[in-house]
Amino acid sequence: MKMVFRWYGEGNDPITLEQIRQIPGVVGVVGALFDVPVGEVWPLEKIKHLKDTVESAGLTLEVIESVNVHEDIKLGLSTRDRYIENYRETIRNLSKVGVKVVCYNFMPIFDWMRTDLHKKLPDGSEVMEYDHSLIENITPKELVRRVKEGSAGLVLPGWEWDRLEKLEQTFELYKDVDEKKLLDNLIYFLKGVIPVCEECDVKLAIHPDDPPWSIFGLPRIVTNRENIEKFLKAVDSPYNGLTLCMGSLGANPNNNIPEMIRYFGRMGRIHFAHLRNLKIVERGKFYETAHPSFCGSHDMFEVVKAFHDIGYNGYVRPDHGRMIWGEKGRPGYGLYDRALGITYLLGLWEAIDKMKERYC
Ligand code: DNO
Repeated sequence: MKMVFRWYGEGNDPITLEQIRQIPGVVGVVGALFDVPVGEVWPLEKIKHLKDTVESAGLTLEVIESVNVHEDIKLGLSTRDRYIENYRETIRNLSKVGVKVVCYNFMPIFDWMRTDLHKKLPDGSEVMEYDHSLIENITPKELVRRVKEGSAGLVLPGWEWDRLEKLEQTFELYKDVDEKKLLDNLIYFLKGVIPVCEECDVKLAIHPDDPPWSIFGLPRIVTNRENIEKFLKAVDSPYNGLTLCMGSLGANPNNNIPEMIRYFGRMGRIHFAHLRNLKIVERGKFYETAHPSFCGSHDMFEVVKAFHDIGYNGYVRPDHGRMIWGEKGRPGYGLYDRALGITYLLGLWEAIDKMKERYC
């Protein structure tokens, strides 16, 4: 596996490329252009600039997270073709600088969702929590207000405040979109972009819905093995793949993560992985934890072993970490705990590798 680290760009991330380079085993960053409005073409010049910045620090830029999908595509509006054409152009531009994988999601209105960005654990560290019972008792607008307040002035991925200002109108448009319609719209989008991905050798890797269930009555379809398989098969190309985000899928105890890794991995459809642990308190309520198995509800050894068993050679990044040692920054995206996570994940990988090689 190739270990990479999410970076929000110069002036937009308190963490520097020099710091990232010193984490043992990290070969590259996962980047994006955060100042291009959703739906517009990513200009080649800006992508090149990002690539040069990253490379001059001794790191690679082969994974993009995310090129977000315009809401009109998810809604299936008549304007979608223009945005799909723009998406195709962005893929062409990304391929010109050697990008290999593009992560995206197909969640209506909201991207990932948490109800508390600063939950304190008994050891003094801070983590993010999700509690579905809270979602049921507040309005989407109130939720956005709380997330914005907890974001410490930093833009959170997928939470563009301008876009979220128009919440009520967008909710209105989703009244006619159920899961079946959303799936059709995803397949329509894939049929438009996958041929360009094939031409350019750029793999698309959809991010699962986080959490993997409906929120505020909005449909969500990237939630379990059965649903994921539908659109992977509908557009049956190795370029139509998955970001195996275990924190997202793993919030539902019915999802068996090692089994999903083996299943989609053997189909050759996992192009990117987000590894992290979480503690399921009860159905619909969980908080994020440090990576080791004993800290959360998931057995990380089994997860890494599943990747090893399928001979995974794709990209992996540690996902949301805790805020520790007094660090201030973007919730989930501090330096220290993600670096600890990497060392742990690479340790598991080395142990599995050598055990197999020497003793099996
Ligand atoms: C949250 C992230 C997501 C992810 C997108 C991918 O921290 O995991 O925002 O980047 O859903 O499109």
